[in-house]
Amino acid sequence: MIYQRSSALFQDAQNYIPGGVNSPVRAFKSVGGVPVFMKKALGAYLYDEDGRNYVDYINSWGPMILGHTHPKVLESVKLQLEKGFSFGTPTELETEIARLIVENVPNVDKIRMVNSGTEACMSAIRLARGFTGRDKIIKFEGCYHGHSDSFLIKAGSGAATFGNPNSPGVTQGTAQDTLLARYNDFESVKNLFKNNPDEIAAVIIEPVAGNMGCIVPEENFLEDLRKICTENNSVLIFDEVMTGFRLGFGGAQERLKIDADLVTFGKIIGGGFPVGAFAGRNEIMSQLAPEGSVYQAGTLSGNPIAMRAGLTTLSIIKEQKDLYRKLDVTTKVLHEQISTILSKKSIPHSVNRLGSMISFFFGEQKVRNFDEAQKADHSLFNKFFHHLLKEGIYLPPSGYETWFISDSIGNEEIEKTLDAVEKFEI
Ligand code: KE4
Repeated sequence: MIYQRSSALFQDAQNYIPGGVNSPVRAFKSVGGVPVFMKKALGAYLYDEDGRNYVDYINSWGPMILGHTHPKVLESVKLQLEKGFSFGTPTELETEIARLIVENVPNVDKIRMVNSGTEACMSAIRLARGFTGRDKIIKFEGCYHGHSDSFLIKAGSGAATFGNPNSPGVTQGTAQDTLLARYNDFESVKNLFKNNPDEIAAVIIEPVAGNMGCIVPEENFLEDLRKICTENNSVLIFDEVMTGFRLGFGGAQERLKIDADLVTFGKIIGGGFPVGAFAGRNEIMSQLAPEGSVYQAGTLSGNPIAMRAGLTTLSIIKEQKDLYRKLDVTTKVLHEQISTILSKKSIPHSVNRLGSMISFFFGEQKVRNFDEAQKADHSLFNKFFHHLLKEGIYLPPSGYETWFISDSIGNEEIEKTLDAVEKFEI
């Protein structure tokens, strides 16, 4: 039986780890079946414990944009390890990666490193509240900004996958300060500002949503958000944990030409190691301890191994001028070719794509917001997922996720993927 060793390992893991996993979406609960345990990854491929390999469209949920185990990143990390693992002191390395990001991302003068996207978004909200003296925030149904309490209100990603977008354990006191708007519906934002005058510290948004599947902002939506935040002295936070250094070196701000006040990062800036960050103009960032009074800290923030992996990854991307064009072309080819095959099979579907972020939704309707994402045919997605998995193609195990394309995915991997889709029967 395939996945035999993964099944045994999953049984054992559940004796010690809740649900057998350290992050819920990995448990395959929404797609069903046994999560595949991986033991190695190289280039475009994952290698499981049963000796099977897979073309990887998760890439660790975004970080591995260069493909797995890039030789230059590996070499630089090995050399860094020989200098020690963690000092808990300032290092020049932290300034180097901070300078690279500040010099290439619009509207940021300062950046603070943390250990995850959750920490980055949680800290950015606290900073916005400290800077404005206000309590309320606006988030969008289906957007996911990590698992801190303020965000687990109609959240996307794993929270949506398990149908518990509002998590138990989040107090009423916290939830009341999180106001919910609908993605691509500026009226819903306008009403919240009207009903909460001078109370909104920040609006936080995924500028291109990736946690309810990929959803692209419609014309003027982000521009209108920028305008209403400026008019109300509220902080506009772009959660670029996923889009940062994926949609372009300057991220969504540069690609979509919208100025945010604070930007959060994660994933790619760590090159596969635990790193998050938040950044913005001096006027706001100077409120952060020890310069200002908004507190935020972390034992392993700026860890030299993670900084080295991130710096090498970003440096390789910066040097590889045509990387984003290549990623966009690969994603476009996958979009058009897979869609052609599905249409020939009369399988109703829609595709949302921007740059190297893409999602296929099954069903007739277009998907422009969380409600419409929830109405997609997720049971058909689950069937599609398992069919591809058996054919050696590893998609994110949920219809509420975007695919993550890496630079290692070339013609051979595209052909393998298309051959697998050809064999799909509903
Ligand atoms: P982390 O705390 O998981 O590093 O980052 C949270 C986060 C914040 N903002 C955005 C836009 C994100 O996509 C994420 C995390 N993304 C999910 C994948 N959709 C992580 C996968 C998981 O939860 O295991």
